[in-house]
Amino acid sequence: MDFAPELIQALREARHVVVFTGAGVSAESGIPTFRDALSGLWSHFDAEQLATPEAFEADPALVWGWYEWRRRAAARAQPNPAHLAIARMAGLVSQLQVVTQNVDDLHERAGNADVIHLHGNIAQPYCQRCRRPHAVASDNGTEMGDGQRLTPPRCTACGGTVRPGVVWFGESLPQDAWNSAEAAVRSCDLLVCVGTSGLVQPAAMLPVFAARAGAATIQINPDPTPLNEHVRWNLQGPAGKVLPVLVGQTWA
Ligand code: BJW
Ligand code: ZN
Repeated sequence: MDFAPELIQALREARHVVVFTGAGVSAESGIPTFRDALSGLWSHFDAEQLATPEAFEADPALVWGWYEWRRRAAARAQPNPAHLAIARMAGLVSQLQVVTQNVDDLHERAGNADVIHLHGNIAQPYCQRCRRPHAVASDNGTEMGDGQRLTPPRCTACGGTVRPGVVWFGESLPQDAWNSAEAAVRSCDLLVCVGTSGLVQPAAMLPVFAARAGAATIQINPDPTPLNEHVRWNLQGPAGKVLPVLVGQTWA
C-alpha cells in the first residue's frame, strides 16, 4: 500500500488530530453496519424505520428486542485492528480526539480516552419519563433468538418505560457532545473520516466544517461516499487493513 508523501507528511506534522468514525470501523469486529442488510428475521425490518421514537411508541417490544440483540452483540465484540491503530495513533500525536457516531464502546476498549459519542451509548438505557439511567444485566453471553421481541423494563424509580440510550431520527444530539465535536473539527489540523456513509445529519457536516477551517482531510472507506468531494485524500479499502499500514508507515 503506497500513500502520497504529502499525506504522510501531513500526519507527521499534525498536532491535533480528529478521527471521525461510523459503523464501518466496527464492521471488522462483526458488528453489522447500519445500512447493511440485517441478518435473519430482522432483515424484514428497515433499520431506519426501527431507529425512531415513533417505532418505539408503536411497538416497544419489537424495538427493545432489536436493541437488546444489538447490545449483546456489541458487548461480545472485540476491538479490531482499525480501533487498535487509532488508539496507537493517540500515543503518537500531541492531541487526538475520536468523534464517533457509533453506539458501541470499542474505541474506549481499544484504549482511546477522549471519545465523543454523537448518537449515544447502546449499553446505557434510560427511563423515558424521568431520564434516570437503567442498569442492565451483564448478560453478554446470552444469545437472543432471531427476531425475538422483548418487553422493555420499567424504571425502578418511577415506573416509566425504559428506552435504549441512543439518539433516534428526529431527536436532537446531546448538546455537550455536539458542541465538543464541532469545536474539535473546527480547531484540528487533520481529520480522518473512517467508515461512515456520510448520509446522516448533522454529523455529516463535521468533515465539511473541518475542511472549511483549513484542516487536512482523509477518508478511509471501501466505497465512495458523499464525503469524497470534501476530503483531500480518499483511501479506498477496509479500515482494519488501511489504518494499521498508514500508522506503521507514518511513524515507522
Ligand atoms: C467500512 C467497512 C470497513 C463498511 N472499513 N469502512 C438535514 C437534511 C436532511 C435530513 C436531516 C437534516 N438534518 C436532520 C435530518 C434528519 C436526520 C437525517 O440525517 N436523516 C438522513 C437519513 C437524511 N437526522 C436526525 O434526525 C438527527 N437529529 C437531528 O438532526 O436533530 C435536529 C432535529 C430535531 C427534530 C427535527 C429535525 C431535526 C439524529 C440522527 C440520529 C441518527 N441515529 C442513528 C441510530 C442510532 C441508534 C442505533 O444505532 O440504532 O445513528 S441512524 C444510524 O446512522 C446510526 C449511525 O450512527 C448513523 C450513521 O451511519 P454510519 O455510521 O455512517 O453507518 P452506515 O451503515 O450508513 O455506513 C457504513 C459505512 O461503512 C459505509 O460507507 C461502508 O462503505 C463503510 N464500511 N465496511 C471501513 N471494513
Ligand atoms: Zn423513571
